[in-house]
Amino acid sequence: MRLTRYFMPTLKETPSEAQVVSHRLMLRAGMIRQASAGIYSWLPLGFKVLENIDRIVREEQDAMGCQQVLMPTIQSADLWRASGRYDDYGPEMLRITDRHDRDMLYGPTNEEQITEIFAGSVKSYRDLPQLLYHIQWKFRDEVRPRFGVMRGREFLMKDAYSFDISKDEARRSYNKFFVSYLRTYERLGLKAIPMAADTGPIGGDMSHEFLIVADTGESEIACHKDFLGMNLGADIDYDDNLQPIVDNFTAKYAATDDKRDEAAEAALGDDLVVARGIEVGHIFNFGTKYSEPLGAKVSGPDGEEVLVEMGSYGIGVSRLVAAVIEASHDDNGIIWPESVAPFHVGLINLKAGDADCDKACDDIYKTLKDQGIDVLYDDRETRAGAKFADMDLIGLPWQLIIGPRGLKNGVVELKNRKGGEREELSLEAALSRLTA
Ligand code: 5CA
Repeated sequence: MRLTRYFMPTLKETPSEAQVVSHRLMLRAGMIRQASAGIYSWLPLGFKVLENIDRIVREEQDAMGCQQVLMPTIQSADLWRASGRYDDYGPEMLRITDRHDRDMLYGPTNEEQITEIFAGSVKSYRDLPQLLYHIQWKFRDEVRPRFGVMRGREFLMKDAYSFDISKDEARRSYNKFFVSYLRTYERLGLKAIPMAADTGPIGGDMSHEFLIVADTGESEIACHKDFLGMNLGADIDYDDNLQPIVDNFTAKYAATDDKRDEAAEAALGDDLVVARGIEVGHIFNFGTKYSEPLGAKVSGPDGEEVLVEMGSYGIGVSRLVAAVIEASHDDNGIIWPESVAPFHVGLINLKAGDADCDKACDDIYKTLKDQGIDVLYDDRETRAGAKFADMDLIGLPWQLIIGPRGLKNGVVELKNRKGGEREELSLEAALSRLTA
């Protein structure tokens, strides 16, 4: 993509409404624009990152054997009356009336909708377990939408649901999601700590939140200091016995605000870390809370009817864009992990308009594209300082810098955004580094 053609409206000034660094950088880099409080449009650069995160989340759900569906954003109020949550959910739910005076709502989550689909289609224990997910926009009329897409009113969530014949089987499904979350966050370059958590309006008796430690996190958390240095990414086969693996994590103290335990913390002494965290995922096991009122039963091995045991599993896909920035930036801007970067490399033409530089850059641009490398080519006729500043701001992993002096000597410059190292080398060597 040529920058002269790319819709990337960067801002020079720091927007005053943005209180946290991720929000500031997303606005400055031209990734998002606010439409109204807590509601955002995603511009090309931001949307590319959102799509990359969406893809990684999807790949890990598929890998664990969860199947993708797509449910609507608008749901019938009657379904929520049947579960008893229509009144319980309160003012966070956006209620809508259609032209026939029917009560509808913009889904804040989908337990009811998926249970209805399941109940109408699955009749035998032989068809269990069923693991289904979707990635869809949600609406919650948050009292205090803030920090940009971190706490929006409209946000993109991956929500998955499990249906099992027994509590033991439901626990197996829960463990699978637990492990798949560790893998997902690792691929996103994040260290997300699983913590015992409250269940809130979703309900149930077992729940874990996955949090990344960041000063700007909304909640206070406490955990054993081992979690900070620990390798949380799990290279685990889903067919393994997952219970001991999950126990290995959950046996160590880690708790969100509501679940903190004074005695356990006192016992930890110097091993206790109290910090702030960003919740990037939340999983729940809630038994028959929804299958009972919505009649989700199957015939069991003896022919008797059994209510299915359920769980639900959320990941904040749009929040993750901000969370990755909170975890990876410096004074100059964003530092994208390779896996989610909007482009792999930024090609900087230091003297756009100069015939030799233009020719060299056009050739390199074409070569990179032919090799399937996603490249953003800064072909603007602006001063070098502005180009460097913009490239650092948008945080692509690599910068390939082409100038007249280097071309005369047969060298180009390659900069790694993360480490900051700049190196002069031949074009061939630079290209092979980028394609490695
Ligand atoms: N039905 C369950 C699991 S599928 C559920 O809704 N869980 S949740 O309420 O914890 O939300 C799941 C994830 O969505 C959270 O961990 C968080 O990362 C993200 N999320 C929740 N509210 C918001 C919000 N207002 N803005 C951005 N992301 C949010």
